Amino acid sequence: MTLATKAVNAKPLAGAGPDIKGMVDDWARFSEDEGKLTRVFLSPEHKACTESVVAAMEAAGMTARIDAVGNVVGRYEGATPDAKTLITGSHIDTVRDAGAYDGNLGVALPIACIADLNARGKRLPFAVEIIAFGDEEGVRFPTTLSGSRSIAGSFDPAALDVQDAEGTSLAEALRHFGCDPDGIAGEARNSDEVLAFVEVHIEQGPVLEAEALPVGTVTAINGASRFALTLEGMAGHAGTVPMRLRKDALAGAAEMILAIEERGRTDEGLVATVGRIEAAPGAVNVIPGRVGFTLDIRAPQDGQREAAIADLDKRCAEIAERRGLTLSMERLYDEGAVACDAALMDQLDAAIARQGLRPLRLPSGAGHDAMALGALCPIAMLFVRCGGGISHNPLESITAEDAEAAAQVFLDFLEHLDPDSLAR
Ligand code: HGY
Ligand code: MN
Ligand code: MN
Repeated sequence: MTLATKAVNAKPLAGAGPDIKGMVDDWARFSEDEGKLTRVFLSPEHKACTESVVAAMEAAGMTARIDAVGNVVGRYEGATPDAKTLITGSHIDTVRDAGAYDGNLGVALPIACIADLNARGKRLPFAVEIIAFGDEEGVRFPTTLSGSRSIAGSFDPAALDVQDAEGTSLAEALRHFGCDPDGIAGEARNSDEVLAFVEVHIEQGPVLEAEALPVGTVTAINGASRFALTLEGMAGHAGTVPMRLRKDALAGAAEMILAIEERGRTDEGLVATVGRIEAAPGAVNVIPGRVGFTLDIRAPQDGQREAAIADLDKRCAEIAERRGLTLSMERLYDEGAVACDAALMDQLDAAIARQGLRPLRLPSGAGHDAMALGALCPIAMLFVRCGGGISHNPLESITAEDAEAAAQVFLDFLEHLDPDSLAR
């Protein structure tokens, strides 16, 4: 077979897996930590990564810009100037000591799809925007989804005043990054001009691996709430204060954490996590007088999650009362469960089947930018298998073969998507 016929007959994106995986692996070098990946919102590492994303988008034939809230917005025009827009993308910020593919794969993979369309000189009956959101993990500031909420028009300007651990406000950090917080409201998309938001993301769970499938269609995204709990007791001498007279904030926190774990085990699908704890003053011979810890609680049904929160509110108050501690429980974040659009799920399943794969539907226990975009337009997600279902861990992994298979499914989805089938 001559190269020419090979080129004519080659399946789109054949052999693209290593390049897609390689793009994400390359972005992993933008980290605040030597030897591990930590890239928080509006950091120098985030800035460096946005520059690399812009370059990749432009090389793929897109225009690209940094918007008022630090998102990278790449655009590939449709066949006609009045065409609506399909938005895709994911986040490029990470948790601490993260895996490389959470979020980032959902930016690199669509870029490869657009590059293929562009190489063929093909335009779709809609424009495609790929957005690299900067704040999905919510690691730096006690708020999150700033980027996707801005696009959806649900960004709360009060969030501009929240501060990071160094006391830098979100507004100051945006200005330092080169953004204009006053322009955020203007980033909101007009829902009449947006067809849908479809996000490609690693599964971060074990189902696709157990089913021996490279991709799956997401049905819904669990709702999530985050809290900061603060316990005030009485610092004291570890050697002189009898146990019965103590107001030990850390022992109180420990009892609450076990109560949280026990409550999380009671409902099918409910999960409750204490991810961070600080005890003060933090000396080996001082009874901790003050403890702060976080609570992350999620469920497929919002009522289930709120019932668990109400139970824990009561339980923790009872523990604090009995131990002579004062407790404050501040709700930092709330996103209700979001269902994926039925027509979009069918179109993803059809693309999966056309690519010779078995369609499978599965829920998302993890939160995503798609939750915020659900306020703007119909949403859907394509999950990609990750090794051992491991995520939020440097052991997170994907294969180039799965990246290629997922890209071929996503490109097939784009090329067969009929905008009128999504008419709302
Ligand atoms: O917490 C989450 O589910 C997401 O990774 N931010
Ligand atoms: Mn994550
Ligand atoms: Mn993610």
